[in-house]
Amino acid sequence: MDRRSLLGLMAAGALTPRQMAADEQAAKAVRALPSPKIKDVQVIATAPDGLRLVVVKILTDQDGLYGYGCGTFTQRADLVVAAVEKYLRPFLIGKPTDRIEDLWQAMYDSSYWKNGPVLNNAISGVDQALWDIKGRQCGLPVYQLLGGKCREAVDCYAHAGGAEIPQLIENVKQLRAKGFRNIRVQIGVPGMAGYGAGPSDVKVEKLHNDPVFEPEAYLHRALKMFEAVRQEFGDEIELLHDVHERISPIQAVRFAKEVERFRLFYLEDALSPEDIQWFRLIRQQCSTPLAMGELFNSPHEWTPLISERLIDYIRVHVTQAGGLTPCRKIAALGEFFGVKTAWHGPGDVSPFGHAANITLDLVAYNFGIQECNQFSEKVRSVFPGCPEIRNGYYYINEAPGWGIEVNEAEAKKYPYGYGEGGTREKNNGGWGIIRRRDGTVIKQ
Ligand code: GCO
Ligand code: MG
Repeated sequence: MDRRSLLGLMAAGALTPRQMAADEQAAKAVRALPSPKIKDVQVIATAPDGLRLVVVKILTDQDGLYGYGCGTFTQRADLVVAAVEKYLRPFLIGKPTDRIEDLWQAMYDSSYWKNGPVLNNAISGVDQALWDIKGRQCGLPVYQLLGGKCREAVDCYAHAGGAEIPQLIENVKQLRAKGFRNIRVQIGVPGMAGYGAGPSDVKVEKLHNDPVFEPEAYLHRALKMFEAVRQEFGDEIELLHDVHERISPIQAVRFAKEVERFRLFYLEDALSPEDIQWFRLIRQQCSTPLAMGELFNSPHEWTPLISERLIDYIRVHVTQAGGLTPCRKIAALGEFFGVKTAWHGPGDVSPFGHAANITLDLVAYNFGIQECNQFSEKVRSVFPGCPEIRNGYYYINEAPGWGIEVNEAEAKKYPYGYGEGGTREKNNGGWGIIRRRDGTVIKQ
């Protein structure tokens, strides 16, 4: 507390001269504390659920003071590890931890060319670790450093999928029983690789041996799915759907109009980032709420969509934009244009990344909804302190910083697979190739 405040309290009789002298000593002692310096920057590369996670750990010159941040780009995780170890570590050692914005700008500028997924994730890992350190220093959860809560907890949505409609309906019922009010619904297409819907053993004619996907077959099934889900559950649940960039722009215009009658909470990724100019046409022709952003890495992508009110929910993958520091600015920008937040939150975000999402959700007035990950026991064993989900709400751990630790011995039990484990590991962490019948590669 500064001298003037102390004098005020003493004049008001709330403080005796002796107390004031003691407080002044305390204030002087705090001011004299040297700001922590970065002593080391390490990367924890672990895949407890077969999805490659990247966590940056910053150690400071003050004993016991360290922080963690998420830098997860699961498809190119090894490149983020290298970007941190080869470039950011030598750049950061010896620098103060308490100037987060300044360090963020310096890291962002130091590569000259910027706004790409690998370097942004590397910066995010450091950025989020610096916020963790500041919280640990103050003894406060990060959301308190950003002004405190706008809401008690964070309303989430969970994923329901099915190869056939009855299976999907059953999955929705199970999520309803867990208390979820908001559910993303995805349906398979017989013989095809429907997004988020599980495999199908039906054979379809095709000119190659890769998984196949035909947009019109998917669009036809999706409309049947919405009919059936609304028939079964009425209007009592909020429905979300992820197109995952898999149809043409003009199909997206038509589909957004066709689903208007199902009153979706939002239609996600109707377009690829390369086609975002088409949002103007969708906007002019229907009122289906639109969400976009998980594939964005640059201000040139989110700024026009927000400032022209072409979407309703901005869905950036926080680490792809460079971490908490830039994303609190995206949230603030959205508030002025009526765009709400819906940060990307799948299994290929570490618990630190989910804690950053929830922190942004708690402090932003224009919070929309949060995609959640029901962490497995393996993930929880590596990351004690993971956020909890109760009755469809996310609850942050109230401990200082992100409130999460890393059991590094456990993390070592789950190295990146390179061939073993799930599909992603068989693809060296990459996104599997899917083709049209004639062999044309489908985006995402
Ligand atoms: C979502 C996303 C994910 C991505 C995945 C890519 O809405 O959660 O589309 O499912 O496909 O994060 O690695
Ligand atoms: Mg998505």
